[in-house]
Amino acid sequence: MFTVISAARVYPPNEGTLLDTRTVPGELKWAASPTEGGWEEVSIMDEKNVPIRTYQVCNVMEPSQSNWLRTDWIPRSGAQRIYVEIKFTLRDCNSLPGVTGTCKETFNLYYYESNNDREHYIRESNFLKIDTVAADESFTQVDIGDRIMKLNTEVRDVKVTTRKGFYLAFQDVGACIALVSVRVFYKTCPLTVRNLATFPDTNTGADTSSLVEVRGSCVNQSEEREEPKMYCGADGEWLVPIGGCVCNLGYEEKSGVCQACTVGFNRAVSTDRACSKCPPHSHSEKEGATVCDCNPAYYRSESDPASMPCTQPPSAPQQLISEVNETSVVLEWSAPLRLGGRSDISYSVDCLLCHGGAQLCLPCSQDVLFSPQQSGLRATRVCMSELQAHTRYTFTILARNGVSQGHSAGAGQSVSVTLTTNQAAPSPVTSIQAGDVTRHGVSLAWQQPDRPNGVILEYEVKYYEKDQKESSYRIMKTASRSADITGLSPLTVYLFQVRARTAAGYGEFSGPVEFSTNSDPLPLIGDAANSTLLLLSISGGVILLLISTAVFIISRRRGKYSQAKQDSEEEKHLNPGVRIYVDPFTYEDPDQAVHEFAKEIDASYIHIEKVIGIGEFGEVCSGRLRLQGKREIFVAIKSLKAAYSNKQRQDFLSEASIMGQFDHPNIIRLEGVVTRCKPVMIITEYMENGSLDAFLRKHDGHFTVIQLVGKLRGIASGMKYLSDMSYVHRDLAARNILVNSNLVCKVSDFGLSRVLQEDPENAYTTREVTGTYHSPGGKIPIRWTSPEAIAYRKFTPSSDTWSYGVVMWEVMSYGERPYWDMSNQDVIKAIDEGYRLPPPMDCPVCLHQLMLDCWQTERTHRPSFTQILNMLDKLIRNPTTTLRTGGDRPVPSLLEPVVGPEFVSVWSAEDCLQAIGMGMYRDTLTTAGYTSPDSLLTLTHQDMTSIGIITPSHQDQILASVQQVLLSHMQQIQEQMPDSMVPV
Ligand code: ACK
Repeated sequence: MFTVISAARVYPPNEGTLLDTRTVPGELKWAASPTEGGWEEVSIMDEKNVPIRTYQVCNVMEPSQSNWLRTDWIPRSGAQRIYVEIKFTLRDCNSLPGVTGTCKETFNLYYYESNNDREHYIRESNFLKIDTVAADESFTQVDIGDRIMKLNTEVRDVKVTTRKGFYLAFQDVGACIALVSVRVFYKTCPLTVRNLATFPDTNTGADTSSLVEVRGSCVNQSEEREEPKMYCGADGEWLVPIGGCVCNLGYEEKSGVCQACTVGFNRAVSTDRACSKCPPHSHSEKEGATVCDCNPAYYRSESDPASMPCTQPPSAPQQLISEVNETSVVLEWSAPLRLGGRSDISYSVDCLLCHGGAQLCLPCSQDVLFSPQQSGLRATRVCMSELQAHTRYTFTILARNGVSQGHSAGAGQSVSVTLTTNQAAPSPVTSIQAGDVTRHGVSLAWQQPDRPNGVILEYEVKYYEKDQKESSYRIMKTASRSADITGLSPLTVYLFQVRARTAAGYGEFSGPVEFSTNSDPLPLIGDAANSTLLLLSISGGVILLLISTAVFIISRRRGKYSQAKQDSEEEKHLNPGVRIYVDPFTYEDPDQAVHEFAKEIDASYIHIEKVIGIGEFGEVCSGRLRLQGKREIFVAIKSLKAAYSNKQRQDFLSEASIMGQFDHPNIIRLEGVVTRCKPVMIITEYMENGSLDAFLRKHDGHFTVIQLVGKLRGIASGMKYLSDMSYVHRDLAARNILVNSNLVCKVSDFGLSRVLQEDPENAYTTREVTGTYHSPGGKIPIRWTSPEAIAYRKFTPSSDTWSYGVVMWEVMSYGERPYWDMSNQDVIKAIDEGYRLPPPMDCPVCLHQLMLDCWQTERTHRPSFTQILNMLDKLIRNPTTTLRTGGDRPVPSLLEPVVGPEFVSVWSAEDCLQAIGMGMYRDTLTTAGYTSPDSLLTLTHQDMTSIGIITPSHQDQILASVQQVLLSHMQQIQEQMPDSMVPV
């Protein structure tokens, strides 16, 4: 009857078809009621000549039609809402000629839910109506026979949730219809992948507004980041994706799937979206690498991100430099050459204490303090303190970084230095206890200091009454660790402090401990006895008072310097830690002293460059010294000549033993000695400008007074240090002061003191060699030596003060020879007679006065070096008022008498000749009638030649100097006279 032209069926992706009449092969055979005269199944061909099944009814002429057509059971297959798409044609009643009111243009659609797929009969009233379906405005044109018909498509939907399936029914109520096709479908949200989670094909919900929540599952090689969820909307669209998954490490997302990283790439952290190339010094050999392995000899620390290049442990620190300061050591070094590609370098220090060379080394004790710390050092400097004195240590600086653990080859990353600490004063004495306490005494005992730092030579107990000032203390010395203190007042609280002394000097006093003496016993005899006692004590008191007054007066008379000197000695005495010089010849084996105070230097570290002079024991050279781990320095090298006796060797090295005990900017510094191979050498710092006397002569007149005073100050400072250490130099002279490139003056030449001391019985000889007197035991530099040292060998700090006065004179006169060419004998005589060197040209009065003070005959009246230093400091601070020169005074006299007017009265031609160093012509001139000073003024060259004074230089000297001496002498007399007596 109809020919339907239909397009090929293509279902939308989000629809699940439950029935499509066009795809059913063969007949439909739906149940129709009435079975005859109602709905009729008709096969027609579609446009592709494929037969399709249709149902038609057209009872428009008959009234009261109710023709039912029921489908077979349709399983709902999980669908909750089904859609029925009906394609039909419907004749409009107007187009049918002759039909009356019976013709209809709609039909009804019903459904019935059931689990039974083969219901034979369903009562019509059991069907539920879905809708009345009418022809629509929109339609497609269909050829039906020779006419074109409109093909309607109507879709209705209904919820089906109660049974497994359902039946549909079409009720015709008198229309002319052809059901061309019926398709029943449900909607789904199709399988999809969002955020790396797969969401399955999901049936939409039962209601048109319902959203079905669906949980996604992560795609292969991915894991949940946040629970993946999505909603399936009623129209089959996915809505609102939430959460999602991320690719596993080693994989990256590409087109919604996780793909393995290729070889040479990795993905190590989930925050990286994509695989990345292996960082430098690493590789991956398989696909899907989560991390790139480090190449051989490269490492990664636990905290290193995988994206970081692989790195290496650092190489060893460089240029390790050590500085020993008593029992502290400072090490400094430079960063390693190779940091291994990291910036987290740190250093640690290993400390070994070595006995017997470096053979037996043990880890250092816990007492050693490391500052700032022992390990984890960021800076390239560390200080170790609380080390043992005179002990050999090996320190190893280890460089490490984040990959050193387990990979460090140890030696490759470290650098070591072995050194010996210096001597140091002992630590304070602890736990002082009182044993016997009596009325007048206390027995004390104490422990040895924790760190004696050497052999304890003695202990010193200081005690004083608690109520009195500390300055009124008393001292007791003892070699043992106990002392019986007697002579205390009864029932009095005393404070006691103890300190120890080693070769390195005194340690600090312990904190004071207090003990009280017992009370006096009650008087046993009567009042008479009592009053006798009282009398005795009063008279005793008076005697004591008298004695103290006498002592006071005497001590006041000792002169202005002696009190202050005493004070300073006291000060020194009490100053804890003041080191006392140790005479190396008190050692049984002098070699031991050398090695105690001087460092043995490997000769291969020394590079001799040139000879700079001849010393007493051999050549003096300059050169360079490069100690392991230290900067190269310029040095002076004194060598011991090849053929030497044992004694010469000891004498030579004694200088090093002495010098090695000093550490002061104005004392020449000892670098070390070479004793284990020949030649034996003493290495000191190099002083570029050589000795002071020659230096001044070379630069005559080049310095200001203040600059000269600056030099003197340096020398005084060095001498104060020496005298504080109780060292007496005995040969202080400008030739023994060395000057460095910064013009710093340093005291040197420590060879003489011992020589004289060792042989105190030496006869005084007058054999003169280069300005010094030789005795079999040594030489005495007459012009620089105090009278008491020349006469009695009384060498003290005060005799050094005398020499210092001469050095002052040498400095202020730019290296002039003291007493010019007077013979030593004449010098001794002139000094003895009270003459002193005059002020050098342009020498400020106060400086000359200081020289004169240094040349006081009474040694206790001479200033101490502390006082000299203070005075020079005052001068330097206040130069305008203090550094006045003689001004209008005549040219300085050759020699000035420093004694009173009584000396003036004995002034004669003879004195004058002595003063100018021409005493040898005394007899010649006296015999020729030149007996008064005035007569000397008349002398001519001719006169002198005629009486036998033929040496031209002597003639010149006499002519040049006599006048000056006498003029100066006159002036002096005037100055000493009361004003009224000065001739106008
Ligand atoms: O006056 P000079 O140049 O300085 O000549 C003598 C020479 O050696 C013999 O002693 C010089 N001399 C000694 N010690 C040193 C030193 N540490 N630095 C420089 N020169 C020195 C001295």
